[in-house]
Amino acid sequence: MKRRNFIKNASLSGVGIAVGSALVSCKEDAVQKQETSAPVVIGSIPLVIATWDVKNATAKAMEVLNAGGNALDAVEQGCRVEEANAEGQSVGKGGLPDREGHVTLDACIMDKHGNCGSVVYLKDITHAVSVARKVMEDTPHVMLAGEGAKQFAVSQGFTPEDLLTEASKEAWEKWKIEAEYKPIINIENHDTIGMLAIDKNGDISGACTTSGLAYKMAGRVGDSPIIGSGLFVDNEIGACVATGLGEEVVKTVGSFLVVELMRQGKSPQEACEEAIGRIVNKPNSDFKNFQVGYIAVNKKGETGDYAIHQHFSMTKYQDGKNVNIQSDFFNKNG
Ligand code: SD4
Repeated sequence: MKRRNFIKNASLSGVGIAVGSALVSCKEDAVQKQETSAPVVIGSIPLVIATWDVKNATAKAMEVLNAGGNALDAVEQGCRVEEANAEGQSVGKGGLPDREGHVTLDACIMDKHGNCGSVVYLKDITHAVSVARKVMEDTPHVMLAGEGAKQFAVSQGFTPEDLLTEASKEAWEKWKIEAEYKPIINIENHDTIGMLAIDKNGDISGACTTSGLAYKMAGRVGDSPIIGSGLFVDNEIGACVATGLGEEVVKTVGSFLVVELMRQGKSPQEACEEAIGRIVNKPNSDFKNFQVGYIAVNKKGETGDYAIHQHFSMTKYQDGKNVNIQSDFFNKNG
């Protein structure tokens, strides 16, 4: 039986979808024979995971899911919490600027049908993730950039505002004193929030939003708004979102890779580890000098997370618990 038919049939027979609040799995032949053996509970749903310590954001997403909202609404609403947080010098308002002193945002979103939208080099609009959703839903396109993205946002009712806070401006001015061009990834906290959710129907969506690397070259775009690199969702298999040095993620099309590895049978954890391995095992890999982290979820509600370097963490809201978990990390020779 083809996978698509399997999933369709499984849904029709009530096997392989949410039972109570739990996802169940079953063997394909069991579906065909309509066996009634007890389902194996793998991971409870709804569930939300996100990069870094963002418990307010995951709490918001879970609130949406518990109210019966879908995974797409949950990840958008969750990411908006961080975007609106002017204290965090990372995402949306208050994000650290590029080396010219401009805050430029990248974001994307992807739904259970494989639809996606993204914005790159967006200025003056706090909720880049919501503009990405509008691109997905209200244009025939996937990606809008720069001035065009801003014009589109304004036409959709988003209000332009200055995203550079006093604190971020001060940090940038201090950085300018250093002569060397060296964009910085904030490894202690984050420059990005990536979020994945499974709703009560067992459907998956994901989103990612960032101000990119602090003090990047003007015009630099990382992995976060690039579907397949910063984020990928396949509602039949699972989803992955990335954080860290976007250039390294793009070179290995990281999130798509993780989902494809899960399609081949790997668990989310195994898939994240292999995708990190693809980066660190490259000849002459400079992995000791940068960070990349992946988080992933599969259709069974299992999750995984893995990173280069120990500072990476994931926030997971499942079974009524909203916790920040220190990620497993690659530690070969330090
Ligand atoms: C980028 N991936 O622009 C983002 C940065 C990031 O934690 O995730 N920082 O490359």
